[in-house]
Amino acid sequence: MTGRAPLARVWGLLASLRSRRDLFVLPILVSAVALLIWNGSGFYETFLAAGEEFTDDLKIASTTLTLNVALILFGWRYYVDVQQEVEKRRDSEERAARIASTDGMTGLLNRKGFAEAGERFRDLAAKRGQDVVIMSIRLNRFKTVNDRHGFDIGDEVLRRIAQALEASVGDSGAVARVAGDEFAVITLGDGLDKSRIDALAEALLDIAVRPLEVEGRMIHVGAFIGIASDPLGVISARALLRRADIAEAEARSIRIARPVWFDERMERELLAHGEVEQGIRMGLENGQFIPFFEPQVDLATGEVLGFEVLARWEHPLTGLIPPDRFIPVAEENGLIEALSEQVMRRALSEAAGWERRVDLSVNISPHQLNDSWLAQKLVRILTETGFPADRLIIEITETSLFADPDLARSIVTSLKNQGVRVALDDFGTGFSSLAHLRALPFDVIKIDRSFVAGIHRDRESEAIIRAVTTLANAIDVPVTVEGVETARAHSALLQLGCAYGQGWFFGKPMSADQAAQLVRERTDAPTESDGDAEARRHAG
Ligand code: G
Ligand code: G
Ligand code: MN
Repeated sequence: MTGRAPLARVWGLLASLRSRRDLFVLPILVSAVALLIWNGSGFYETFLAAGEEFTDDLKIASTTLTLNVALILFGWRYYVDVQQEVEKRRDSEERAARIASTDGMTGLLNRKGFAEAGERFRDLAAKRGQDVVIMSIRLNRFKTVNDRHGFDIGDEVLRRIAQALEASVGDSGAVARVAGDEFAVITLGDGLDKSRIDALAEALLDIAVRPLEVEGRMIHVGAFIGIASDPLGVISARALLRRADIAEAEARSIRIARPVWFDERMERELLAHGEVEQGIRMGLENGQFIPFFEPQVDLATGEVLGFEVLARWEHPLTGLIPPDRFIPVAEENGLIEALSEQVMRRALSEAAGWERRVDLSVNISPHQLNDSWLAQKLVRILTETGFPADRLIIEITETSLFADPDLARSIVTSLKNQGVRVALDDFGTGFSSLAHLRALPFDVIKIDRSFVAGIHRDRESEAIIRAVTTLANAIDVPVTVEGVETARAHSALLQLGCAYGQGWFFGKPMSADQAAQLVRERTDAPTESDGDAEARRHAG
């Protein structure tokens, strides 16, 4: 490498000289003119000396002079040609650079052009003692414009918005289209005084919110804006745009119709999210997801009829982690299937060995109900663990039914054909509608714990529990109430005609060993409260 370096350098120098022919022509031309002066005076002297005669000296001098003039003409011509060539090349290079850094459709900068502008603005900011500010603007519902009105109108909408953004930002900044329906603005801010930037962002938001008339149709899109600034002048335009994107995503996720400034918390949350996802993958490999069991009882007798299976993450460093920390992440990343399967498999094989056969209720998330193989997978787990199908209850929420009701129905039907029962979970929250009760042949309706929590506080909770229970009893579907925490709630629910219940009053979620122990105790030595139930069972 060291041997080649000087040679390569010389070669490079020669190549660069070749491409700069224009640099040589001028000195040669100047020398030729100097030569002409010299030759001219030589000729003049020879001419005087020659008198009338055409001497050999005069012949030589005149030939030299002619050649000299020819050389100058030739050199000049060459100089003009080279000059033109250079200009043409510079033009086409400039055009190529412009094309490479602009977005063909809107004429705004593209991502590359935006990065270049970023560097320029950073220098400018340093010079003026200001800070670089980047805004990320993403149109809302732009896809539906394309779907509904066609791409031509969609393109026109983008062009109009682009023009308006550019006009609004003016010379004090640069606007780019960085993706299909995403724009970015770079400008300079005044440090802690954010009022000017806020006003600009509001104006830009206004542009996107205003209805547009394109080819006689009124089109309404809207947008979300995230802003990030770099007071220390240390963040690259690319990194700053990413921060603005994060802020924009936050605005979009909570649907804020105002510009949102990036802050470190958003970054931390994003990081934590990523870490949880990584952790779940590792945890799945190492079998760290285990079932806990929450007793479900007959409200009248207190008999433990079964358990709801609730996932826990047995983390080697932090100990037991509750599901609200990882179930939502697992659902987002498609890890929920594997996770639920791991938990369910363990729960069923544990419970298959318990002294008394009890029901197990497992939660099925909306994602799982989009899997057309779900029924087959569950049946396989039943077979492999030896847990009887008629002891399994799957809990599904109403939201599961929205995405693909037909698929959900076919999964549920084939499971029911195997003897598996189906519960409607969290009833009363979300979009509760009586239509859902008819949509599928549910075996149990679970009333959400928020109603039980309010049973003594507000009349509505009690009224809702009463109404749902009456209705369920009328169609012959038992009701399970969740979140029974006190004896008082227990007796109120009994009065209202609820059949089953679960909650801290009857037992908190417990490990497999504790659940097995509870089943054994209740089987061997019935306590006073469930003595009646035991007596009835033994009699029956
Ligand atoms: O234990 P709590 O334990 O915090 O449970 C919170 C929620 O997490 C429950 O409402 C339930 O829907 C969900 N959940 C718990 N375990 C599982 C599981 O194994 N699979 C699925 N899909 N959801 C679960
Ligand atoms: O699947 P579902 O959303 O119904 O999950 C039940 C959740 O309720 C679990 O997170 C469980 O830990 C929690 N839970 C169970 N019993 C009680 C209770 O008595 N009080 C309260 N506050 N939460 C409970
Ligand atoms: Mn549940």
